[in-house]
Amino acid sequence: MLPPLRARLRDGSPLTAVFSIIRSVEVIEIIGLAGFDLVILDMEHGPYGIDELGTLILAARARGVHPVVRVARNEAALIGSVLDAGAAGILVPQVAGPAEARAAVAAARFAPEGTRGANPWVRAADFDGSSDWFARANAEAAVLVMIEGREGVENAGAILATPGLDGAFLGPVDLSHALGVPGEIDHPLVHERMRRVLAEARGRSLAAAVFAPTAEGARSWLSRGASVVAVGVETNHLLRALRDLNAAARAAA
Ligand code: 3PY
Ligand code: MG
Repeated sequence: MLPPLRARLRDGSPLTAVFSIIRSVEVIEIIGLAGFDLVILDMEHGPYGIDELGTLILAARARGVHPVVRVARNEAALIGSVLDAGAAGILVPQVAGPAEARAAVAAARFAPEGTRGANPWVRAADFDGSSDWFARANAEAAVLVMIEGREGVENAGAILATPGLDGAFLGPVDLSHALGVPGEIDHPLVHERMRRVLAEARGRSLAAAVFAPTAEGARSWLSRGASVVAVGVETNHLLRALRDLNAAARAAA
């Protein structure tokens, strides 16, 4: 059994994650076996539907890696279904202001903390029907919001003041586009905003997560105060590993 993700996010010790967009039980298992703390099943950019999510979430849990789902949009019904399927937490893209952050938290928590639709016979409740589960689910389901646009950065203080929010996740790729330096994720304009939001999150004892496509980038953000680093997308890691293997095999010939 995995310890609740919310508690791990709150204690501030460094966690590693990887995004997954290959719809495969084996790939999710391998990410767990590789020792990552979180796998982020990406419904924003990956071909996931709610129907296959359950199996992938089970694969993650079986291999000891927290399954977090990046929902495609900030929609209450979608957030509820993802959590019912057993996700340890949700990541909501493109949050620009406090009302959006409040909506995400409300969708993820049962009354009185929120407005999540209640059904205690789902996988997340071990199909048990027990009403004790509602309070436990409220205590355990993590909510992270992505700050990855100009407005989000401007409103970071108000967003992060949202009660029940577990942290901010910085998206440098979208942020670089928003700031007029598309794709330049290490541009000073991008870094300056990221540092500002990281400091804000850490100052409130919230998780401060950053996307970094490489290990070097991840290490550098950890040393600058990030508590979670999402190191790229598994498609690219697979491509690089196979390219290197192929090149090494040919070089030996
Ligand atoms: C971004 O950098 O914009 C992301 O969403 C990372 O996945
Ligand atoms: Mg993004």
